[in-house]
Amino acid sequence: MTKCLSCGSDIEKFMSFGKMPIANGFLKKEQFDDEYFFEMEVGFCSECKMFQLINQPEREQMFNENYAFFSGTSKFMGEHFKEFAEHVRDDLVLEKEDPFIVEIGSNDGIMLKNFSQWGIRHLGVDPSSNVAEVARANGVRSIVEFFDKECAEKIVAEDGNADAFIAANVMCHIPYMDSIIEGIKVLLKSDGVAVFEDPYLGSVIEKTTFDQIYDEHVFLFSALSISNLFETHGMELIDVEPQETHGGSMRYVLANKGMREVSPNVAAIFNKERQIGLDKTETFLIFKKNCEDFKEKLNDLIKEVRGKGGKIAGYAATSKSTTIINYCGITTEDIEYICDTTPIKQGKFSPGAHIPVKAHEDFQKDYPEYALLFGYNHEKEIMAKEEGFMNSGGKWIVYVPEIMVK
Ligand code: DWN
Ligand code: SAH
Repeated sequence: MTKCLSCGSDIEKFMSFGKMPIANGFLKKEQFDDEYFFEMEVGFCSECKMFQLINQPEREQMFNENYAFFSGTSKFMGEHFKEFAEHVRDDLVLEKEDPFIVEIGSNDGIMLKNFSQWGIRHLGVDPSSNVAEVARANGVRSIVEFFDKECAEKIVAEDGNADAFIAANVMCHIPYMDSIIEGIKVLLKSDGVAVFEDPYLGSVIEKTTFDQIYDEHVFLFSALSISNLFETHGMELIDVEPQETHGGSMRYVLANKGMREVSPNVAAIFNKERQIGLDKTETFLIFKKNCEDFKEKLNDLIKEVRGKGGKIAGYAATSKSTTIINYCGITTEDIEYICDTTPIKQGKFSPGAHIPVKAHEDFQKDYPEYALLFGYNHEKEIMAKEEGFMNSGGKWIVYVPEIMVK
């Protein structure tokens, strides 16, 4: 039996995706022999409703000076985080004198640069020094650290208490949640707010987007699991807001119990989550079957296309693609290369399957017949700039919301 990372109860794993590499561990040929793999198993805690990985690599193996994901690679995400920052400024801390905002997982400063431009006191915390360096160059005050209770104490000693703790796509990366929430409590003023968003378990189940499961994502949250987790630390969920980012995310707003009004959205989402079975183990057994069917269907489609001599390139070397490629057993026989706009990924090979990663310019110079869209969460942005590919007769292989050629 494994213990739940959130509440400590016994949980049973319900599925393994097999051996997985570090999702953002793009590598050079000479590193192939030493590549790290772990068994990627998932479990669900029927007590506190938390969906989680059974094993996760050490945090330094994933987040370090070579972290390959730079948030600024998407223009759309830049606009999204401006809206997030405006919400925090206008709805949550506006009346405060000299407000202080702390963001964890601040990466290249995509969100905090807005506060910096507005002259609002802020601090970014991110352990990956290469991305934090870009944030600093963008005028964002940043420290290179893993956030936890100790880090919060240091921040308070230097800068005082914060009015808002904010985070996007990082809370679900951190297994030591007790220290994180204790850190949030140390950091915030008693009437402060914690606002964060992460990929939503409800969307993953609904669309079978199991590619949101990889080493970094130790949890997939629901409002029920977040509420249960924070409740044990005297904090309550006061609002939720669904987001369309990353294939379906949820923004959670939390405060010390009794300090702020609770929105009716909270009771409504709990009801909805119970209706769609996010509180029941059986739901995850169906999900497992859906993942297995996905694997078969995607392989059949790729075989059919390759059988007719069609060349396929992967589009966007996302972390998510590491799960799709390695779980489905996709090889260089299936996909010639993956194109991506991130310089640090280019000229390297994809984790596990070792598919070459090329610059986006290489894709544009010599279009393949098919492009397999690994960056489906950026579909609008990508379609807008790939008219040339489509005009050349190029076709997309997509798998969200369903597997098809279009
Ligand atoms: O949670 C996480 C999210 C926020 O970002 C992290 N654990 C890691 C990462 O996940 P991801 O790699 O799946 O994120 P994206 O945003 O789906 O990855 C985008 C990738 O696609 C980047 O490598 C850049 C590339 N890209 C591209 O080549 N052309 C992106 C766009 C928009 C494009 O037009
Ligand atoms: N917020 C950005 C980046 C998400 S990627 C966005 O939504 O686009 C996750 C980021 O969290 C990485 O930059 C990683 O280095 C950072 N991270 C991981 N563990 C962390 C921790 N314990 N404290 C602070 N940041 C952390």
